[in-house]
Amino acid sequence: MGVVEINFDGLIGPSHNYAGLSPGNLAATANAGATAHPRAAALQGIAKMRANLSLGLTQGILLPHPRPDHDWLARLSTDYAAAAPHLKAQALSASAMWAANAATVSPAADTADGRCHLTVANLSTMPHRSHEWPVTLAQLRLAFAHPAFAVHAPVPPPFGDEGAANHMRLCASHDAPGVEVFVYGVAGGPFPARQHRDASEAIARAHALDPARTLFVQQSAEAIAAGAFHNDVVAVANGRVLLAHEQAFADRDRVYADLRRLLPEVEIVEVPAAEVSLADAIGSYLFNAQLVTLPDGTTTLVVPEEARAHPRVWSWIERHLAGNGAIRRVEVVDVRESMANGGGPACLRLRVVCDPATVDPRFLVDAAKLDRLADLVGAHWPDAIPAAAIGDPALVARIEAAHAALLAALDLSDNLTINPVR
Ligand code: SUG
Repeated sequence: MGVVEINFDGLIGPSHNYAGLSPGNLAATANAGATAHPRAAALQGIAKMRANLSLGLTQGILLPHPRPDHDWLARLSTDYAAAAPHLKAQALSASAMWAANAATVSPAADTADGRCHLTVANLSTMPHRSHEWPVTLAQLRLAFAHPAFAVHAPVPPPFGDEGAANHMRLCASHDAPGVEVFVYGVAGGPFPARQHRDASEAIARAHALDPARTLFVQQSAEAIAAGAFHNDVVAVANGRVLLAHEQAFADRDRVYADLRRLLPEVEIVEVPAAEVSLADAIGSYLFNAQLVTLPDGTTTLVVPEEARAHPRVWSWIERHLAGNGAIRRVEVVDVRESMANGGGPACLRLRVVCDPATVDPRFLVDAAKLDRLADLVGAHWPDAIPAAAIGDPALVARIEAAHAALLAALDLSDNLTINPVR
């Protein structure tokens, strides 16, 4: 098949709930205490993967983690029964679903040794996400065990790294050398800047990127303060196209000039604040879209329903399409359960440019496998998790049984049942 871009979506886990764990993520904090619907959430994610397949894209999955994370609680010298309520919620979170935060990926065409490099994200800013990386690393080491890949351990804290959500790649074609753009934060009003420049620079060194084709770009403090806790809430890139909000970067003129110098064919689509404000962007997740190249070359934007429901955002999209802009087609997907925790279509996927033949097939899906996964979700995932149920032993037993059934169905029980040693 040769080198293609594969979207690895995080399968939404049976413990999906709304505990309001991420300050600075306005949707997650607004929905704190609401009742979540894990089964519907996972089926929405599977439907999005089906839609990707029917667009002719190659699709993979990353798996939910064992929850609650007993190993993490043990390291805190407690257990699920005894833990304080906030630790219970942090141990139960299904936040590994947002695969854009799993790792940073540099395709083989960009690296000195011609391998595709992945660095697992430490997610050290948010306690409930800081214990994701060991199981993510175990999955990446299985999925990408082929010598075509190099999988790296996380950058050590306190240098926060949130993975591909703060990384963009622009290139003439996926298999051509690209320009890698690392977006870091410094300030964000009342909210934390989760991506630290030192972490981004460490990853660029680990991946042996060409410094001349690597940019470190500061996210604007206004964007973080408005709720853009990751760059992928205000910008997205694919191939030659960068779609960005006017206020995404601290120094946009410099970013655009550097990109034009390094990739003269770049097409920068800037959305003016006068047409779509930062609040509109964050409320609709226009930019948290999958920007993809279809097999016939059409640049397509896969947006959430919330973008179609937002009059100013939808009319910007319609004007862009009518004006023959860089984006030629728009698809709409329903991922409302994830959206209510601040995770749109782009958050749910990690992009890896590689030959699918080099990936462990247990992490790739076709339509038939998605049907089997949907049946499994229907049989095992809880219908609803009200906030008050967090801590209920019967719910925990159900979540653990669902997770075990998934690993067995995917033939991964032997590899992923036991938490890897840290
Ligand atoms: O880290 N939400 C995630 C959303 C991540 C979205 N990812 C990208 N933009 N790439 C976060 O803030 C909320 C979980 C809770 O509150 O229970 C949460 O972790």
